[in-house]
Amino acid sequence: MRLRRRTLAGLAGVAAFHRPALAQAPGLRDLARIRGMTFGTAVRSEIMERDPALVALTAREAAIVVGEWEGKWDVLQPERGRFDFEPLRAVIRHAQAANQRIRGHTLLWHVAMPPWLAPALAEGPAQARAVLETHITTVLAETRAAIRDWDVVNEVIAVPPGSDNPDPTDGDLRPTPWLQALGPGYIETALRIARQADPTLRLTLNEFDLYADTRGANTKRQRLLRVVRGLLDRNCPLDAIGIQGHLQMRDPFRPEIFTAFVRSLHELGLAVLITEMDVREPDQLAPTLEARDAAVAEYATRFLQAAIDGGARTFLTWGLTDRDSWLVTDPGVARRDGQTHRGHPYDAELRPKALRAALARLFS
Ligand code: 9MR
Repeated sequence: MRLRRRTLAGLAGVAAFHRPALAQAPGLRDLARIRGMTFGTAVRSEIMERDPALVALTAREAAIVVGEWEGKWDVLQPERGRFDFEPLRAVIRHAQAANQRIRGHTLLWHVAMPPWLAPALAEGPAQARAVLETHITTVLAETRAAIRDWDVVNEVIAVPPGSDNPDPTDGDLRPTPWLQALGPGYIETALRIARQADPTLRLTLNEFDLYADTRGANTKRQRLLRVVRGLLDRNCPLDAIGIQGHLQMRDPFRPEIFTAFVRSLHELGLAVLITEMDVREPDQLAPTLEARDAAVAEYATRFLQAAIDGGARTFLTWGLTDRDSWLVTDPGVARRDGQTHRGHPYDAELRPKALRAALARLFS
């Protein structure tokens, strides 16, 4: 009975998705591939399990996916020494069924830490290193066949003073339990452990707030370049920089600044990926949905074109639709005026918006 209901829901969902215009048009994954680019999205396994329409949409549009929560510490190692790979395996299953590549996110972050972790890190540097090594080697042994690119470290660059994010500091590295436990060498330690555990894995450092023409973003770009140059000078393995791309339309954007930044990363011999793009609309909204969607598409297009001009070739959005996004559920970023941000290529009913058309144009 349960199976039958799911099947019917699935057919309805697939039918709704296969509207004639879109059904005939090539998916973003195919358009991007023709240009030598890769388009993809974050997915959430629990939604994929219950929403065949989203599964079909994701299969059609994305060449690469990343689990939005399934690869984080609190999920993978909820208790010390007990690993749970089931949610991540669900991401992998869906991706493999759709012939998609998979990114891993993330082997080290100061958020989504299980409750036991901070006390364990505080046991001293030797214990902290052992905990990190056990996690990375166990996870990479499990995902080796399926995931060839991991965000080894996430959001390690310090947030400049004056920013609206917590913990502003003058150092280059963000103060976290990892920094506290292991000192400034912890990024290098994590990267070296990952390289040793899986020598051909692409090792990525993933970071946010790097795009805008603001004092904060400018400081952060400089900090990131300093940290990355330091790692490379010490022959630390590092292959790619992930620029998250959580765009905020209230922030001024100058393409030439961002293009130059992406170029300078390429000049260091690193790949550059846009890993988590979505768009927050400004406080003052345009009067119609159409005008709002056009403005979102225009802002994102300027960002993406600047990334392309700097040599970036891989682009992931943080979800395909407005429906289940953290832009709706996270109280820190959700709108307070009763509206929801329309910052994804598809709306909450899985209808394509101007941003989807803009992506297709960028990839054509
Ligand atoms: O979108 C993610 C949200 O569903 C999770 O609750 C949260 C904590 O795990 O992480 C969000 O994703 C973040 C990503 O992992 C790193 N960059 C910022 C993203 C948005 O907060």
